[in-house]
Amino acid sequence: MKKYVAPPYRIKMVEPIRLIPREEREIALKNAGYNPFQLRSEDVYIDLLTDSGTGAMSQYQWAALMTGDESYAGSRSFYKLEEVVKDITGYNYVIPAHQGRGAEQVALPQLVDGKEGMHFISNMHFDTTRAHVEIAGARAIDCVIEECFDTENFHPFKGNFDLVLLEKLINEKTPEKIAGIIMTITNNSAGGQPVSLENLRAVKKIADKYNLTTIIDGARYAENAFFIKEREEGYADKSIKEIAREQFDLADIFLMSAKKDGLSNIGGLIVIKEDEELFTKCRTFIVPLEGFPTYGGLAGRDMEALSVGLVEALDIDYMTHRIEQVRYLGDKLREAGVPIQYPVGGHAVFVDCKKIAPHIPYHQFPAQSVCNAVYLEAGVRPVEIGSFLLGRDPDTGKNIESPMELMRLTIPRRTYTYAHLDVVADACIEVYNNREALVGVDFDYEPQVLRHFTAKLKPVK
Ligand code: P70
Repeated sequence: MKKYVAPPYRIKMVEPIRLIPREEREIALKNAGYNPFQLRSEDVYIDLLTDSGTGAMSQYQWAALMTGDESYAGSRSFYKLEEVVKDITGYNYVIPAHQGRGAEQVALPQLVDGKEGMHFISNMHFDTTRAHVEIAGARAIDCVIEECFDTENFHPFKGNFDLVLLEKLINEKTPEKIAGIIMTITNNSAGGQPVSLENLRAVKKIADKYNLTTIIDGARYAENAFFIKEREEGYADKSIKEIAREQFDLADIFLMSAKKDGLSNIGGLIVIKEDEELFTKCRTFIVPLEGFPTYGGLAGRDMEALSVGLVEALDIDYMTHRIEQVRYLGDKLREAGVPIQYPVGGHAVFVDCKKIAPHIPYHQFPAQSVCNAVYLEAGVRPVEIGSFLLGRDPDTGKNIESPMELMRLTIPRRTYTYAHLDVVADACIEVYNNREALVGVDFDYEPQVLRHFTAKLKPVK
């Protein structure tokens, strides 16, 4: 039987976008210090900077906004959100936060608990998580499988932990000095790559052996569950929600940037399985940092939209289309010979810029150079995930060389059509065909933390 695949939605409201002329793009990029983060969105035609808070809400979410209870304390909207989150996770305690990093800044220091020389181990820390680990006085160690760094090779779960290395690291640092194991699902930095349930189970077993806390950094936990359904034996007939529950069963804490698989424009969550003492601590510190525990920096209406979005993200039709769309762009690029992280991950296509611009050294940020070229070509805004984002070693102050130099083409949820993705693909292919002309960039201004957001750069002469 023929399979008909089209978006499981139709368009009811539109936001006009425009491609400004090439000369204007050149001026805009120069004024932005050759850092796409500093561009005005009006100077961008197709915005693939992030899938975070940039998606389209459904009619049900917009309707739910109107029912928000804006009470400072004990808001009805909070109790609705709490019920939805408990139902999905099976955990006991729910605290909202304004976004993922809000949840991180409250929860991570509680796990470090003021102790010296502590570490978190993750398959891969994403940027804000790494920053909050370091702000809490601890160190972030990544422990992903080697296969993840070979962009050409198919591996169904490139986000997996290296289990041998994990146990070695725990023994090397000693279990007392491990504040927690962070399961980042999907593994953003490696290409939105999934982690298998088999691997998560093995991580949990090791954590139990050494009595360590496990934390799910689950901005894209539903996408991860979808890949398990698609690729892991025995899961084809399970729902995304059922698989997600199996993921949650393997952790003690769930931190979420709800701007991704919460299908909302803002929001974050701290969810704790059963540790009442930890819950009490987080509830205490959320007050000065984010807000009263029943709103945590969110308006009542935001909590309403999030309650609906969390459920919509678990819908199989929604998710099938979501992943198909990202894969469509990846396939087009691969067919044209553009090197990408393969297989394509959940939320973005990651282009391997080490292969595109081998003549640009890591400290001149080859992927940033490719991002800028793609913007100049067609007004498309990608983001660098490489040495520019990775920053400096907190102990030595040296630029860290990222194992991969990637340009991320991040697809917002329910926002762009296949025709937009064709423009993106054409622009990338054009840049790829003229790759010898690419030049590196250097700092004009470098901020101390999370430098990629606000840095100013200049092309190397
Ligand atoms: C992204 C954004 C955020 C994030 C994440 C994981 C696995 C926590 C957070 C923090 C950040 C970003 C990067 C480049 C451009 C714009 C934004 N990821 N954990 O796009 O959550 O942003 O809500 O504070 O991916 O990947 P939050």
